[in-house]
Order: sequence, then C-alpha cells, then structure tokens
Amino acid sequence: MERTLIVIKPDAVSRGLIGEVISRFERRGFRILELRMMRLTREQAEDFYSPHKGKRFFGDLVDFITSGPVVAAVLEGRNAVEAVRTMIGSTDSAVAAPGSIRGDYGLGLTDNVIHASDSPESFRREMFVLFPSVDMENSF
Ligand code: 3AN
Repeated sequence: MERTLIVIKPDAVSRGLIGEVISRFERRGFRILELRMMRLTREQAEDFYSPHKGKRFFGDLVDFITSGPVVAAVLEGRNAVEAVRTMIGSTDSAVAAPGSIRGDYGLGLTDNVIHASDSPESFRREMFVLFPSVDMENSF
C-alpha cells in the first residue's frame, strides 16, 4: 500500500466542491488517513512550492494557495501516487481530460482545483510542510 497527499485548492473550496472531490477518492477505494481544513501561511506555501522557486509563476502560486482555506488529506491505496495523479488530470484544467477531476470541475491553470504529490519523495516533503506533527512511521 502506498500513500499520497492531496490539497483541495481555494477555488474548489469556495465553490463548494470539497465533498465531490473527496467522494471520488472514497469511491475509488482509497482510505482517508488524515483530513484537515487549513489556511496556509505564506512561509508554508513557499516551502510547499519550493520546487517551483524561481519560476515566473511562483508568486502567483503562493498568492493563490494562501488566498483562502484549503483541505489537505492523506490517502492510502495501491499505487496511490500514480493512481491519484491520473485521477486529477493535466495541470492545465482547460485541456484536462473529461472524467478527470480537473477536466470535470475547472478551467484554470493556477486555480486548478486540486494538488497531488507527484512522487513518494514529494509526498514526504509535503507532509513535513502540511502535517508536521504526524509521525508517518508510527501513525495511522
Ligand atoms: P501539478 O499540480 O499538475 O503537479 P506542477 O507541479 O507542474 O503541476 O505545478 C504546480 C502548480 O503550479 C500547478 N498546480 C499550477 O497551479 C501551477 N502552474 C504550473 N504551471 C503553470 C504555469 N505555466 N502558469 C501558471 N501556473 C502554473
């Protein structure tokens, strides 16, 4: 079993899509190990998106993810990282396939409904930023 982390972004939270998005993961068979609504500080957001530091859209990314509450969750299931990335669809919602989460619920690029870890290493790094008090070896 593998774990991954998702973040339902401020656009989806403000549009009332939390339940829709979470239910897709439940129906697919993922187990929800953590689920928390939170408001990221600027520092947390900069750490979270540190792989994108220096990119032209970094500022917009940090502004957006701190613009309102988000819902972060840890999901567990077989091949979770890849399976969830496939479910969320392409980064640019406007070209994401219908049937994917971004393809069904949005049109934005920065405001693209949801984030999901792209590797087990990203999952570990992102956990330290969003769930610093969770001991991953000894919890759940
Ligand atoms: P994904 O979220 O699909 O893993 P990344 O990790 O390449 O995509 O990018 C992180 C976030 O940065 C995306 N979710 C999106 O909100 C934003 N982003 C990516 N590329 C661009 C871009 N060219 N212009 C504006 N925002 C972007």
